[in-house]
Amino acid sequence: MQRTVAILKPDALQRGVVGEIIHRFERKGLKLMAIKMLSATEAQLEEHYAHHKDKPFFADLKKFMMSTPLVAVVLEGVGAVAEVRRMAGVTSGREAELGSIRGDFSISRSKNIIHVSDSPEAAEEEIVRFFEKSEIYKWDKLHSPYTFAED
Ligand code: FUP
Repeated sequence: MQRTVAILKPDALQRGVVGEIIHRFERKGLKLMAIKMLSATEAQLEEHYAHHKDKPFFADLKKFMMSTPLVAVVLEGVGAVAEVRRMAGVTSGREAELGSIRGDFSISRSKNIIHVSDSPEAAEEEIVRFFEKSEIYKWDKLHSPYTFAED
C-alpha cells in the first residue's frame, strides 16, 4: 500500500478550509496515518523546496510557509500519490480544474492551499522530513474490502 504526504499551507488555515480538505481525503477512502500541526523551519523548507532555491519567488515562498503553522497528514491507499495529486489539481489555482482542491479553493499560483508529494520516493523523503516515526500510526481500516475491492 502506498503512502503520501499532504501539507495544508497557511492560506488553508487562514481561509478556514482545513477540515473540508481533510474530509475530502477521508471520503475518498484514503487512510489517515498521521495528522499534526507544525511550524516549518527554514532548514526544512530549504530542503523541501530545493528545486526552487534559485527562483525569484523562493524568499516569498519561505516567508509564506512560515507565516502560520502548517497541517501535515500522511495518507495511505492504493496509488495514493497519484490519487492525492489528482485531488489537489495542478500547481496554479487559476489553472486547476474545478472539483480539485486548488481549483475549488485557490485563485493563485503561490497561495495554492496545499502541497502534495509528487512521487512515492518524494513521499517517503517528506515523511522523514516532517514526521517522527512515533507520529505515524498503523491501524486496520475495517471497510478496506469495500473501498478497494479486489484491486
Ligand atoms: P507543486 O508540485 O504543484 O507543489 O508545484 P511546484 O513544486 O512547482 O511549486 C512548489 C510551490 O512553489 C508552489 F506550491 C507555489 C510556489 N510557486 C510559486 O510561488 N510561484 C511559481 O511560479 C511556482 C511555484
